[in-house]
Amino acid sequence: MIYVMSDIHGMYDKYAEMLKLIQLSEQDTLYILGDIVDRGTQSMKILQDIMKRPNVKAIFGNHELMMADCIGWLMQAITEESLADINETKLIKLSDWMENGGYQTIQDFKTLSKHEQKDIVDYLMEFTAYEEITVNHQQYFLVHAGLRGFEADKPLDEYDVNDFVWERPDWDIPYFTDKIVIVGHTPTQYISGKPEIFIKNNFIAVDCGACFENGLLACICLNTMEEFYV
Ligand SMILES: [Mn+2]
Repeated sequence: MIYVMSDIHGMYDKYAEMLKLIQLSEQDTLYILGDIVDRGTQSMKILQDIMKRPNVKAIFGNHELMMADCIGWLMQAITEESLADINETKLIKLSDWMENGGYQTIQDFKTLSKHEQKDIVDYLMEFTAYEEITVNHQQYFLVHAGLRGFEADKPLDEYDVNDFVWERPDWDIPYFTDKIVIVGHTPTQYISGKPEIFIKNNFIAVDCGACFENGLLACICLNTMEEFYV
């Protein structure tokens, strides 16, 4: 079975409960459409779990990109050279990340050993920008947010990873006629007003706001189209 979920945002308990609910086995594949980290307090526990599972594929979200931009230089030992290397651009990026829930991630990251920290940073580099899969003869394009600067005939490798993680689609205008685009990033509460997987016009939006007070972690099985909620 092929499953898709997104925007876990540090909510390890919901993630663990979801794996039990879908009874994820080694024969199944689970795609996570990014934003595993930030806002919630247990991002590292989720990353450490998924990196041990070869059948879980992680796609970049804007929060992983913000983390990747900052964590490398934050981890460096402070030397005269490293201090000289800190510039305005880096500090603005760090401040953006902090405002977007990065503070919780740094607090969590600090508790890890140097070795564990390095494994996390290395693992982040294995995230992909998007995935294309076919299930039951239906093609799917899996991406965190949408396609910025979309043109129907533009090859996918001409987009930058940043084009995939910020854009909110116009749900009335499908990108593709032959492919269903599955995204996270935009909580369905902001699309339909409900924490329910949103399906329309070759879009499936699966971020049901797991880190919100009344939000849910959602997961969809592409073989059966069954929806799961925690
Ligand atoms: Mn996002």
